[in-house]
Amino acid sequence: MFLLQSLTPSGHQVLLLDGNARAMTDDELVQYIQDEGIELVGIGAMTRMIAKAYRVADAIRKVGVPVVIGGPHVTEVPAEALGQDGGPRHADAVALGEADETWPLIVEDAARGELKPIYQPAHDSKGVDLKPTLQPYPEIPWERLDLDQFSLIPKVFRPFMSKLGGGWGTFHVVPIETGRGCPYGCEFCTVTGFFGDSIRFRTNESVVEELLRLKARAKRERGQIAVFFIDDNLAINIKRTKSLLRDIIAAKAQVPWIAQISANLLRDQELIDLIADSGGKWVFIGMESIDPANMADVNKNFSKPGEYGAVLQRLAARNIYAITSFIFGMDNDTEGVADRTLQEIESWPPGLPVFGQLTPFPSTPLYTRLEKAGRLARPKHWLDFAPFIMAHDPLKMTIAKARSETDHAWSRSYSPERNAEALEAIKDEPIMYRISHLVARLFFRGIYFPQLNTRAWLRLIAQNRRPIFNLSLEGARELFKYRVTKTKRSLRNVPTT
Ligand code: B12
Ligand code: SF4
Repeated sequence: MFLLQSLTPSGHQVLLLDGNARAMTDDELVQYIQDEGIELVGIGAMTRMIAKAYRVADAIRKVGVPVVIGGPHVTEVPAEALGQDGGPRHADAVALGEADETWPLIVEDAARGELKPIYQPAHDSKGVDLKPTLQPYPEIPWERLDLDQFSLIPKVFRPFMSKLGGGWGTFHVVPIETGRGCPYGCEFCTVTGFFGDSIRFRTNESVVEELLRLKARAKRERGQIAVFFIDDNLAINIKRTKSLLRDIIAAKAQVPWIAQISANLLRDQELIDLIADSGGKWVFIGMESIDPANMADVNKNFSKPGEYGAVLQRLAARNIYAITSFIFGMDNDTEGVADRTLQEIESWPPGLPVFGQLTPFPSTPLYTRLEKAGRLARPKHWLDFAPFIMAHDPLKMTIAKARSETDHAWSRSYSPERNAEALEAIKDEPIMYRISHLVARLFFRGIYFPQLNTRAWLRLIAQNRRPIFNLSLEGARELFKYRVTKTKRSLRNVPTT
């Protein structure tokens, strides 16, 4: 949405709301729209939240404000949002595919009251969308944007955290893309179909310039900023990635960053060194399964489970850790898959494991395969969204079993005992690193066990009081030692007559 905002023709104002960061009821949202005099609402949604998007859109359209929906889901099934499949209509217009060039037209058409139902990028003679080249890339005015709703520090902790110093009153993780597209074509993935298998990159200069502006803002506001490079596979072209990371280092544009990189691309030691030197802290790795047969089934056998441990060791040696993502309910999964996976994970340097279930998103090769085989239990699962309940029958276990395996994996991975073990495994690392690891663990637990209020947070803190207390004590001692050394040094430098 930051990108679309900066592509908006002049003369229009765009207000941004992130439904995850600033939750509102439908009534509150409608009231907000009316109070602000908003004349067009744009909604971006993935399949997972499309039912909510439709509900919200219905409420907004009821008060006469037109709605346009964009993003992967409506691109795959546009007739649904437009009510052309026999169901109710939820949107006045849909934006198909990458909307960099169509969004300005949508805004102008809406301003004239002439919104069309479908906006599609120009295409070539074979009907393939012409994709934005990303060169030049629009300037996102990070230095001026109001990022308040996007701070990751829960409101309840902000006053306390800001007193700690070091700019910890706010912490923004800012999404930046350096390129689009992934040619790998994993069976369950929307990306290859949506962004195409041709990869496009911004210039190094434009990425570096954006990082420098962000860094300057963080310095000015004495806040903490990290970047999430949202490319699907940041190292998809290793030569180009290395050149980008070298340019970031040369320009001193390092900020702490996170990115998604597949395990097969992390064999290269020089790449890992550049990741570390350019500020890389966490790498999200779609490991999916520890079973090579599963990997072959979903067309992802370029990623080798046998290599995962070594990849994580290599990263950990440079203080880079991994968010390791696993999928249960794959065709070769049997009862006990969670324990087998946990056993492997716990033999690796500690990271942040996340567990999902194989989900047939519309228009993916997986969806087509399961549909043909008559295995879709809920063909339109997104309309009756049920978190962590599979929409198709796995081959070697039941839907209920896949759920309980997932539940077990989350419960064990973020239990107070496992948190303590993970901290023990990195006890020789610097204190700041260990604190950030524990904080990340407490947050990641919330992906599966939502921590939505102060009470939930307090309960979690109580459960993990021992490591929290020990790390706080050690941190306070380090801070005291640092202050004493600093005072001694400045006394030594006092000029004498
Ligand atoms: C970043 C990201 C996240 C972040 C989001 C954080 C953030 N604040 O940005 C996090 C990590 C939270 C996340 C989580 C998930 N994600 Co995600 N994520 C992405 C990722 C990598 C980048 C999104 C992005 O910004 N792309 C760049 C922009 C430019 O592209 P875009 O968003 O598609 O927008 C363009 C068009 O779609 C269109 N458009 C989009 N919205 C709108 C709105 C309007 C009004 C208009 C006109 C146009 C328009 O215009 C834009 C410019 O061209 C994508 C993959 C990808 N490359 O897109 C996956 C992706 C979107 N995620 C996906 C999934 C499945 C998930 C999860 C469900 C994973 C899980 N199992 O838990 C969760 C769900 C989160 C939730 N809230 O429920 C799938 C969605 C598939 C689908 N059909 O829905 C994707 C496509 C990845 C994949 N491998 O298939 N995700
Ligand atoms: S490597 Fe990642 S982004 Fe590329 S197709 Fe596979 S899952 Fe999708």
